Amino acid sequence: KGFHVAVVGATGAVGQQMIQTLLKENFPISKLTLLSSARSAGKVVDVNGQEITIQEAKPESFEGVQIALFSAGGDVSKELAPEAVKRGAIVVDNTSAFRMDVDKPLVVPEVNEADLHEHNGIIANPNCSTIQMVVALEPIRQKFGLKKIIVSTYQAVSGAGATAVEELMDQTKSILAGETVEPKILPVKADKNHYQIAFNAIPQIDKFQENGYTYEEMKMINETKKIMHLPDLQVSATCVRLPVAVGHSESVYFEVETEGVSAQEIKALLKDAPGVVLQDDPENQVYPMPANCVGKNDVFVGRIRKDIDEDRGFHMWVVSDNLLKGAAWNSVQIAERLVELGLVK
Ligand code: 11C
Repeated sequence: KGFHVAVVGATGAVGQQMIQTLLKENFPISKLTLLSSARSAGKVVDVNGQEITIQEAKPESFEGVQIALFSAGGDVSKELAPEAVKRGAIVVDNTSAFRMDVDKPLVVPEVNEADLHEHNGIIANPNCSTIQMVVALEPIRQKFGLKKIIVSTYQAVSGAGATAVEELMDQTKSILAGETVEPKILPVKADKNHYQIAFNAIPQIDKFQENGYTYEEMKMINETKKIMHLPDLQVSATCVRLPVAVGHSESVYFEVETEGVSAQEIKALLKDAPGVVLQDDPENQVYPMPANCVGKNDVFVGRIRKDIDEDRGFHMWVVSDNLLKGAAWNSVQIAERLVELGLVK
């Protein structure tokens, strides 16, 4: 027995990974409906040797759909996710459209799977940089409590979509060939100025808010508090784009509630934590790097050390494939959990 699954945004960087992940994980599918904007509709994609034509996403496209995975931008989700729910589907939404709604759970299965029971048809999938950080921090919170987080990110261009990856590749080739290039996409396509990403680092991901933080930084701050059920947790973030195609990295400083914890105890916790792979052996230069994490579902953690001055403070380095655990895998994992918990009609 399988389920009628729809992927909305099937031609995008994340949508493509959603299809691949559903197949790789042997998700029980009786029918797969691929949907997109009118612009991409009509394209034919090969799914395990079967040709499927991508259709334009419309309210009636969701007739009979049981599980709908959305990743076609916030506006599409706002318009069509309620239509899918109306027709009996359960929606896992990978945009920021519903994440902060009080009646919609924001879920990372390793952290707050129990929140799935509170769904009203729509479950929000968090931002990629938030997901990998909370997977690494949750086992620490459970054992020692969590007081404060200061995170700096080193994010891959694929977070800004397939066109941003193309921009990095084309720009790199042009610059190496001695040609001048006009940046058009990064840091934010819809913003006023565009900057070179090749051989550069851009301290802007998404638009600036009135408080001087970017929207990406505010997502990390607000989503972390909601997922971990810690409204009073102190969180601050600086998000930076690097010329890396896939794989976000994060330098995470955190303070626990308990005094006298050692780095060794944190390492021991993370060694057995769900969804985490510990790669921490400085003597042998073992630590996570994006190039080694591409294509993997896990969150990789290393460089765990105690702060020099603060007894309750620690530093760690967290890397994950932003298109997988950061997006497609977390969505499919939520769908798997929904099936296992008997929550799919
Ligand atoms: C980036 N984190 O790397 C963003 C992409 O809210 O799901 C994911 C945007 C989101 O640019």
